[in-house]
Amino acid sequence: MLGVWLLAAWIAPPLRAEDGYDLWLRYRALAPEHADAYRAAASQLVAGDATPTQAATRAELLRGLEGLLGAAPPLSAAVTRPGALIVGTPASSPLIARLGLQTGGLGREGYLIRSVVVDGHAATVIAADEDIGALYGAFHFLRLLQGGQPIARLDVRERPRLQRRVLNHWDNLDRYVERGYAGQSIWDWHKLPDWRDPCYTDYARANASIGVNGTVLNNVNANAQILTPMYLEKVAALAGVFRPYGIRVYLSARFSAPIEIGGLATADPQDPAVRRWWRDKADEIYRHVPDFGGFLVKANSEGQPGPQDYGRSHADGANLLAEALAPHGGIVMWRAFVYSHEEPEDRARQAYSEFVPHDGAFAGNVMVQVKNGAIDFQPREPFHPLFGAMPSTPLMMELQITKEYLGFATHLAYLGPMYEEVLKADTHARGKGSTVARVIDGSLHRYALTGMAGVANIGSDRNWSGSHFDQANWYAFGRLAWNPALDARAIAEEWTRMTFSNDPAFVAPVVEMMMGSREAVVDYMTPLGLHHLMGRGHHYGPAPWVEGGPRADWTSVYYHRATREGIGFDRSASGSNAVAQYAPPVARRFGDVGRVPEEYLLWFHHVPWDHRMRSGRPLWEELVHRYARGVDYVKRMRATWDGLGAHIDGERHAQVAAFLAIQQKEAQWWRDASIAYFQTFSGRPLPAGQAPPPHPLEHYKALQFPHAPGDGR
Ligand code: GCW
Repeated sequence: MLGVWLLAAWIAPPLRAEDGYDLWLRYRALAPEHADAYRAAASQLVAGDATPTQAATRAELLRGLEGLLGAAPPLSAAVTRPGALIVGTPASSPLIARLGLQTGGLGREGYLIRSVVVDGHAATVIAADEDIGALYGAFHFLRLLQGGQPIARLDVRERPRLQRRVLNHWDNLDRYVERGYAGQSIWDWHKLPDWRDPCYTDYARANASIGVNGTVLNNVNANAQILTPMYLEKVAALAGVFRPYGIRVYLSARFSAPIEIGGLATADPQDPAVRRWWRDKADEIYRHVPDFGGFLVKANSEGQPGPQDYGRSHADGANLLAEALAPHGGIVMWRAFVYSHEEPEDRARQAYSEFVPHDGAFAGNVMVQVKNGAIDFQPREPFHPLFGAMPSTPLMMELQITKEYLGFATHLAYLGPMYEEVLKADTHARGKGSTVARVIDGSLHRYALTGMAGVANIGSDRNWSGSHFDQANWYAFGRLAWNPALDARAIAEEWTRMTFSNDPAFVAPVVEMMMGSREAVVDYMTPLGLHHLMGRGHHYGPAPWVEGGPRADWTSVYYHRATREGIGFDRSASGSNAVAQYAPPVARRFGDVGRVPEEYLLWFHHVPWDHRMRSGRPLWEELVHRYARGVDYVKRMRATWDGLGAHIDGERHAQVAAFLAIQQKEAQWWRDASIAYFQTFSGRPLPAGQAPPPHPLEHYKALQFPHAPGDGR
């Protein structure tokens, strides 16, 4: 028996070390039971290369099939045997034109994949109305193969539900990435436009494979230099690399650019010289980048300049830029992440207060970009009250892919369930079923523009995202931007199969681990609706004691409001009444301490330490229980992962294992520090079986991390 085992181990091919660079496009050889069937179904490739997008499509299929099946199929101009794979559009392929497939209604980016019979031979066709649709279809087909899915009777018809599926890079021109945990910016501005790093092409391939069709290259805390001729040439070089992959370039525009690089005395939107400057600037940009997507703007937020500096509104500011871009078909994505320096109002209320009065006042090529929640990408937030409240202004969703508040790059936290949670939340704006997904896909209010933005987690690290599992969050963002109705678990499974292995003994436990991982972070960092309790500035680690400083809403105590009596932010009618910004059925539920979902309890209510929870435990004990539950989950993830070493290459396995060890240490730290701190208010003992924090509170408070990555600067 042992001999057999040794022999098997000896002849089994070694799992080649992998560094994660290939993402989910690894195209490693499939097991024979899949490869043989697929080979028969891809016996020849009928695909043109008359345009750059067609060439990219063909190259991707050849590369993918060669990797997965051991050899690329021969190219052919006609179907001469069973099992041809035919790719193209009615315009590019006479064969596809002849098949008379119903490509109408697919839109520019849609595609169909169909099992057909051509000249008496079974074949598979990937057809679209435009080249880019065929590229998306090719990636879909490869995904089926990578996941070991059946392809004998295909009848796929897909088109994206959202128009603008955009990454937001918070990358500075000096290559520092704000809230970036994956090294430097991948944009090597200094060497552009002459050196186009091959990773730009791989970036485009990866994004096209998940349907991302836009990228904002620079930080929303913008430097006006990006709009100067020298940088526009560099931007044009990147746009040229991305164009065949259907990806348009956008830029973050600094509102005061007319002063900083235009030599004007003002940036007032009503000033004719300012309007002319932006029109000329837009014309200049489009000379460099004819398909430029438009501007993303952070204005009058966290110290950024904006129209309010001149007594004008957000609508005035957005419309100024919209007017300049309109002749070229560009759009403005105007961020709703605003909270003023002077405003004493509950920060959760401010975006709604500032934007709702302007509903309908924005130009037709403006979208307002709204974060999923009203505070700031916390591990859990209720959906932003703006969703559903601006029927006459297209709202786009902003999700954060980089894990600023969920453990940076080391913690394993799959964000699919978090994205799904907000998309499925019911705003009740037009009765039951008015989900956030239906707001942003335009079906609820008939928006003409639709979109979703994700703050990228991409950097110069070899594995792109700082950790192998963080690649899943980039992947999930793209898939949900394509179709916000997709299921987070199904996405996790797709990704796991493509990224690691099709072996069910690996896939099942890994997907299980991923699916609970975000909830675990909520538990060990901010359970029961607590929020914003992290270290000041860099946001690393627990710091519920943060107080003082320039503004109250940059502290932790502002948010948890713990006293000897109780804990939580009262946003009900007896407090800030932020609940009133939701539609009445939602407001009633969130505003009622007896009906609010427990995961939002302390977000909306200040409750006594002995408040009885659904578990029967008093609040204090429930809180302690949740912290421990989060730590336990991480321990279990480690044990699971440790048992999976035989399924994947040692290099990636070892890094994930090491990161899980970091996560366990830090989860424990969050639990210990939080309990030590909150116990000074609750004055209650720990429930039986709960170990006391190993250090006194002062120890945790004294910890300093001056060089933690990603800090805003
Ligand atoms: O999440 C906060 C971050 C800032 C960021 C800001 C924003 C780009 O801490 O670093 O600035 O939000 O979204 O504008």
